[in-house]
Amino acid sequence: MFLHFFSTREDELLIVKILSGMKYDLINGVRIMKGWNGRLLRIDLTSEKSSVQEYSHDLASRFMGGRGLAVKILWDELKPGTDPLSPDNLLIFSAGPITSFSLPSSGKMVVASKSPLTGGYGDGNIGTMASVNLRKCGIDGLLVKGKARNPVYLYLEDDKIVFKPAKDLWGLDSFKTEMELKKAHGSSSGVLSIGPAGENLVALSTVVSQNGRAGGRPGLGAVMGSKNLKAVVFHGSKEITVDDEEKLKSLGKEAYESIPKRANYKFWKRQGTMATVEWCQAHSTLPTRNFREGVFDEADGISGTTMEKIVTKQRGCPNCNMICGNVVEDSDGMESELDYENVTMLGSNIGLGDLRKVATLNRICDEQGLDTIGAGNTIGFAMECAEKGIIDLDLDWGDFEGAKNLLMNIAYKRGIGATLAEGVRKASETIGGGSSKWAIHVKGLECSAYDCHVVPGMALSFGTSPIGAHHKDAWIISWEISTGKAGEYGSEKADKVLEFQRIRGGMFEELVVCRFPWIELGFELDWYPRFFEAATGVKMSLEEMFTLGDRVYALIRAFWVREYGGNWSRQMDYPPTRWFDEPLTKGPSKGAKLDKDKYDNLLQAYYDKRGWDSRGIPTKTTMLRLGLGEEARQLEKYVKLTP
Ligand code: PTT
Ligand code: SF4
Repeated sequence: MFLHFFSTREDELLIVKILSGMKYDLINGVRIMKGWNGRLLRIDLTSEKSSVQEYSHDLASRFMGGRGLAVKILWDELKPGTDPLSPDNLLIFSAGPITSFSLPSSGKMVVASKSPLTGGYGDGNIGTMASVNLRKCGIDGLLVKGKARNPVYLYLEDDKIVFKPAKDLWGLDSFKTEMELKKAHGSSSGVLSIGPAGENLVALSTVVSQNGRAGGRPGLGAVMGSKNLKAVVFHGSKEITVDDEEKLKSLGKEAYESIPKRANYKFWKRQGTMATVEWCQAHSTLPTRNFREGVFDEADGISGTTMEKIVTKQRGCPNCNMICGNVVEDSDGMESELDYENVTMLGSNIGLGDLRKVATLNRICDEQGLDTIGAGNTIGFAMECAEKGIIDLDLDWGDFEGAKNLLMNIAYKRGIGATLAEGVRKASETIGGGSSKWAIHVKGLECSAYDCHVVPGMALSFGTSPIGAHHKDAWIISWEISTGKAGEYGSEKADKVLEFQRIRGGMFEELVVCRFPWIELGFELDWYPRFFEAATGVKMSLEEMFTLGDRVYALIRAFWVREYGGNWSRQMDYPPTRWFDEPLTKGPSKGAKLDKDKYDNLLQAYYDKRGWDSRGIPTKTTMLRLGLGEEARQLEKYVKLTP
């Protein structure tokens, strides 16, 4: 049905090849694709009606799953200008064609929607039993719209869909919510829920699962809250038909066995992402005092080595044999699961160097359903406003009690918390006093934990990330520093950002599996086309997967441009002004800052490689090459495309 939109012979041939390779069983006249369930479940909370839609071959072959499926649905169905917190917004939970199989780290799920924080495309990737159970309910994605009259939760058990009253759950934190729902529906159920922050429509809220996994940084917890949806419980028992069961099994076995043999495995198991604290400190990239500095005097207090001494146990996502969630006892004597981003944003970035106290702030975020990155960034912003006398708040750097109170005030929108709950971009507009200079975000999404005064490539990665300033698509800082190229602006950095976006933001987000086996242990990329072929019967090269990722990227960019209309410009892809204007004042890189003209050239090199024009909008030729002819035609209603 989409084939007539392909305008180049090359693309047409690629899609025809993939379509003809896709295998399916005919059951009761319905085509069941191998690997995919081939079904999307739609639920309207206003009418309490549901329907099942075929996830067509065409759609699956062009967008695969996860993020690709999500943006295509949002593009097709969401009226431009829709208020993200209105019933009309769509909340999408989507898996991919190899999610949930017995393959390394395959228990992930994409949560996506139009973001209340940024006004653009927003998504997150969460590791949870909900992903496995969603697939076992016989679907590849759940699309939720509307708004329940009173708080509800959804209970999905195979084909059964129940709208359950959530009066007794509303107001509970996410840990208690999950505990109650597991009591009611069994411990093997997968639960996604929101805490009070999501209920109170805080733009920094996420969806939470398993007491320490969170997804949807761009305010997707608030989207769920705006629908009066407290939780979704998945309980599935269906088998997914795959193309070659034996092959999939033997590949999975081989892959699982290969993971613990990797050189970095033991260290990874000890420190997980926390090793990055010491590494960033050594390279002047540890976000400190609202991204003013790249080194923190008390970094040792929050390092991976310090954490190792107090770890009590480890937790992780389903199907993973390199689990990385390190649990410690926090300063209140409660469990808290630590990751690099959480610890630095709630530690060095707010001037706090005591790991147990940082762990307490982290646990509060998980309970309340606040994004740790957005929250830590926003508290740093507030501390700087207080320091400069822009707001009347008794809150100094490193003030643990003050930070604790502020988190709760943000979650409940009390006092100044109500302003900060909108994130730093909007808060700085409300507060004024020049505070936009220290609002550290891109496109409204708070920067995650890498100070970029010395790393222009990572700044480009933040600038061009498809959801706003997040590191997940192109974490090139490691390559940039290890190759001795920090501080350089050569166009190979644009190449590298693109390469990483194709792999991390493209392939992994569409297949929907964890990228850590590859990035942390060197698990080879060519395993993934092999997994994919065993599951689906479709032979697809890595290059073809990357092209599919380019299509998804172009459509996400088109979505942003359609939403922002005349307000779109290349400045949207700039990192925070602080990194250009205020040099580091401490550490081995004292005096370093980014150069605006050179950054702009790097950005242009990136656009050229993507086939986007000088505004950062895909050209018509690029859209056609990627099989987005119809989408290009629609986009032209909002902005004139460059041929
Ligand atoms: C992710 C972002 C990250 S990225 C972290 S720590 W990281 C923060 N974690 C939070 C948290 O915890 N609690 C909370 N209340 N807020 C949080 N906000 C922050 O959210 C996560 C891991 C990690 S840990 C990373 S890098 C990798 N991310 C992957 C990804 O994006 N895609 C993919 N295919 N594989 C990935 N593997 C790794 O997964 P968001 P998780 Mg997360 C407690 O969701 O919105 O993408 O933001 O999902 O299950 O917790 O796993 O150093
Ligand atoms: Fe989850 Fe960590 Fe395993 Fe990835 S490596 S699947 S984030 S536990």
